[in-house]
Amino acid sequence: MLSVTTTSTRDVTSLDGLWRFAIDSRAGDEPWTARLDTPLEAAVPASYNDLFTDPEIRDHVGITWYQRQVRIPRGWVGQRTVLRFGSVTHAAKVYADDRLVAEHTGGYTPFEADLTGVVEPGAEFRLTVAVDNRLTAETIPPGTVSVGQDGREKQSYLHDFYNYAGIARSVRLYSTPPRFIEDITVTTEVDGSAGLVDYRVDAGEGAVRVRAVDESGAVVAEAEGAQGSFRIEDVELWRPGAAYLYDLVVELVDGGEVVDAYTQQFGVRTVEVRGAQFLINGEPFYFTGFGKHEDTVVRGKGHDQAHLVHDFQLMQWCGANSFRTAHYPYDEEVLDFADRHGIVVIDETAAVGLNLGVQGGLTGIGPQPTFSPETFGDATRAAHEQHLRELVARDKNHPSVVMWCIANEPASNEDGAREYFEPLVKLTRELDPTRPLTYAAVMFAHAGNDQIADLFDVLAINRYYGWYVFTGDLAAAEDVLEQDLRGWAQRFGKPVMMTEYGADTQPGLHSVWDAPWSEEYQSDFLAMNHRVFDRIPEFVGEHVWNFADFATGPGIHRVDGNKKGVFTRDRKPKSAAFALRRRWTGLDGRKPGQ
Ligand code: E9O
Repeated sequence: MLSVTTTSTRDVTSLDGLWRFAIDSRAGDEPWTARLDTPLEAAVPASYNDLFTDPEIRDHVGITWYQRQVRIPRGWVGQRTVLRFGSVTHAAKVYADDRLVAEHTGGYTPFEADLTGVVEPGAEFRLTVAVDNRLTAETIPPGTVSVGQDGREKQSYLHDFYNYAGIARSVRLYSTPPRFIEDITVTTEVDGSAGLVDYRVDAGEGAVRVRAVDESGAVVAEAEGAQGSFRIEDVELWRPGAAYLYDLVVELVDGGEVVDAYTQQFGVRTVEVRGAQFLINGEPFYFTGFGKHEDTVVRGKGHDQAHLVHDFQLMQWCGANSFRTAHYPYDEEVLDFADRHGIVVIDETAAVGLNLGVQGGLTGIGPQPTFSPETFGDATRAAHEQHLRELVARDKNHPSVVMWCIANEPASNEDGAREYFEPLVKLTRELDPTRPLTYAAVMFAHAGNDQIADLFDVLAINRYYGWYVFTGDLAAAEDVLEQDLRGWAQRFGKPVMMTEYGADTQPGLHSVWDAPWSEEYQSDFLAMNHRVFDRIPEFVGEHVWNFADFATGPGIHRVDGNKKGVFTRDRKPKSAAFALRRRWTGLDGRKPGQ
């Protein structure tokens, strides 16, 4: 799926701004497409939950309505007109006046409505979006909606972040010619000092020609045909910390005339798992960085350019070379930014909470087997498959993305896990044969009982020894952690990385003892983990949980959210940020992995 951009044949207008907003005040399913009778306006992009003071809105379960007037630019006569949502969380129905023009389920991937012939250029229409925030066994991530004694719907879910909803990413209207370039796929290999580039263009009728242009504007290769390959001699590789991007200028031509044009950026780099090594461009790569969230005050999961820039600045200040898009695909601009700045990304699906063992007891769902027809069965897997298709379609061309993480903390230790995951792994490898696969293993799963790790390329492990278990006892934690990690490395002989380790920390709390929640404990906890990592030869990376404090649902373990951030929610450093900076920039001696 191509991202939205202007080209010599395409125009774009933004529909971001203030939209009329209301929670559903009607019984039944009838769409509220008449002018919304409401005093409220919601910002787009933003989650709606924290914008208003009314708890009925924040805790609403079900449909909310967004609406605005839109005029199709009058110059778009004879063009295709497409409406594109970066995401609507979790499901959307889109109406042009009274007509349903798009439906989509899945809160973190884009979707479109083709308005050609529905609304004419120059005409105005009322754009209404019904947003559904309900999570069920048939959504990714899953959840359960139950009806309380007061007759109100109640949402529970199995993941540890607030169920923000709304139109959290940009909405745009764009034009293409009637015959147009639908999709472009670029994959790369390296042959000595040359780059080998394979491309495929899906397009309407016409001839396809492509040229690769380097950062100085020089054309370095040309090719013809909808599918083909070319060499770039003396190629500049895309490297972690040293990004280099080429433009693939794609033209659909007919009788010498350019019918449609699109520029797809790409980087030349390779990714490979060999033995227990993770190689980028044939060189061992050691991940330093974080599991993150899209989460800021007031905006919730709303995308914001200032936060994007600032978060990357802080990550780079720490010496982070990478991050994981925990626990859902992030806004496309985040990946574009990572591409341009040489930051490595583990791209994760929204399949979080496929584990009744962790939270099921607390939510009243468990204890039950996680993977069964009654819990997470075929319907969940079908949603998971659809989500994987959309994720790979959206992100396949990003050089920054070096690995797909297809689930976070599934019950990989339980019966049924293999049956559930085997087809998903197969599908992902078909969709993208070029990138390694992983899943982030929960603490209940260990080398002795995990049922799926052999299907994957990298062992990504989430561990909290010294926090959820051996609380306050870092010496005992150090021993068990080492045994645990060595167990994975020995049984599977694959690269091992830590995708989560962290301790909740209240900034300003200090102690000379091993006191959980103190800033010193967070630093000591991380240092203990690092001693263990440095003793394990198969270790290829460390992602601290979490980059910053983030919002969660209410819980007795949560004080205004999850406080495992190395930065506060407003991005102030805790002591641990300085400790990480010393380790990851080499101030402590050598950099990890070197
Ligand atoms: C997922 C992440 O979204 N991993 C959790 C993180 C946390 O801080 C959460 O924010 O809680 C940790 C899961 C811990 C499982 C505990 C198992 C207890 C072991 C016996």
